[in-house]
Order: sequence, then C-alpha cells, then structure tokens
Amino acid sequence: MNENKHQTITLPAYIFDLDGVLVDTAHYHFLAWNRLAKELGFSITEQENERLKGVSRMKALDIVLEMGNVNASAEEKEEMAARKNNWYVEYLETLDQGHLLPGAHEFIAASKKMGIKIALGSASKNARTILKKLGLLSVFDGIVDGTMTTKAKPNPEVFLLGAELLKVSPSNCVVFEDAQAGIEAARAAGMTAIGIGSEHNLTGAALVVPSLAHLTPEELSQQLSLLQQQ
Ligand code: B16
Ligand code: MG
Repeated sequence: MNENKHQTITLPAYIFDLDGVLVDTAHYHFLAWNRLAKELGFSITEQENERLKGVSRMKALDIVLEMGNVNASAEEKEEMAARKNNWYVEYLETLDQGHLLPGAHEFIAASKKMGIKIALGSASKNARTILKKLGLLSVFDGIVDGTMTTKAKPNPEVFLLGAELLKVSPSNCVVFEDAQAGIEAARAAGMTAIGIGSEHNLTGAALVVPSLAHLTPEELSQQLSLLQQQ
C-alpha cells in the first residue's frame, strides 16, 4: 500500500488586516482627520496621512495633534476622537464592494475553496460595519477588531487572538498586512508576514506584493516553501 496515501497536508490559516489589504478606507480616514485638523486651525496632507495607517484611533489622534502642535487634555482628546469618528462613519455610508482592493475578493474566495481557515485582524473599531458594507461579514471564521484588543500593533495581541479563534497554532498562520506595525506584530506573534504594498515600507515581511491580485494561495505556498528551503 502506498504509505503516502493517508498523509494529511496541514493547510495554513490566513489572517487578513482590513484597511489597506482588503479595502481602501484610508482616504475616508484622511478626510475625517483633515476635517478635524481644519477645525483646529491647520491641515494635513495625504502624504502625512501615511503615518496614520495601521495605528489605533487614539495613537492616530496623537500624531495629528503633534503635526499641528496642538496640546489637549485627555478629556478633549476623547471628544476630538469621537468627532472624527462620527465623520468617518458618515463617509463609510458610501462604501460598497467597489471599494474592495484589487484581488481581495478573488483571493478570499480561492482560500475558502481550498479549505483554508480565514480570520480578520484589524485595529479598527468599525471593522464589522465595514465588512457588512462589503458583504464580507459572514465569510470569516473569526473576526478580531479594535473593540477586542487593548494593545495596538506592533503588539501581537490582535493576531494571537485571531489564531485562538481559528484554533490553530500561531506558527501555522500567515498574516497579510499593509503597515509596518502590522508586519512587526505578525512576527512577534511567531507568524509569517506577507506585506501588501511597497517593499521599502514593509521591512521584515517574508514576501511583499503590490496587492492580493499578484498572488494566489497556491503560488503563496510554493513561494513560502521555496523560502523555507533557502
Ligand atoms: P477606527 P487596519 C486601522 O485599520 C487603520 O489602518 C488606521 O488608520 C485606523 O486608525 C485604525 O484602523 C483604527 O480605526 O478609528 O475605525 O477604530 O489597517 O488595522 O484594518
Ligand atoms: Mg492596514
């Protein structure tokens, strides 16, 4: 009898970041932060908005206030963050499947077809609202959002919780991330990090691709096993 007949292949589990990997919500964050900045007497550029990607809402607010040299008390900061979030949620009203990033839908569908478990690992407290708008709320085997974590990326908490929800070991997880803090969080969790974006912004990723349109789950497993052999 062929000894390999009953050999089981361990499939990886995938954990996807949301903003910048599956959907382009960064522009809405920019519009809302810039509206707050203008009310405070300054403005921010799309380039400066890059620094706000992947970090928690309160951390993003601290960066914005630093850009405008504005000091605020803890109470004032809570109010400003809420004001910004109300505008952001208003802008999300227009979000639909057309805002999915290239290849996201296809990559998720291919992963599910192969029986790969998938989770979301996002810093956003609005992640479920966004997934609902994109028609993706029910496709994930586990969802971790900003309401479930206390430590922001690069802390690995968000991804470790994702692995726990999927009931898989961290070493078996592959994380897709567009932010440096997220790549660091994945690595600190003992996971394989795949960068989505540009190589020079995503240090430490096992592989970087411009978007999920440049990869299939099969190609990814081939590339990762080649890297392991090196
Ligand atoms: P919210 P991700 C992150 O989403 C965004 O990239 C980041 O810009 C934002 O500050 C953070 O979510 C918090 O979002 O204000 O909606 O709670 O990339 O982790 O999916
Ligand atoms: Mg992101």
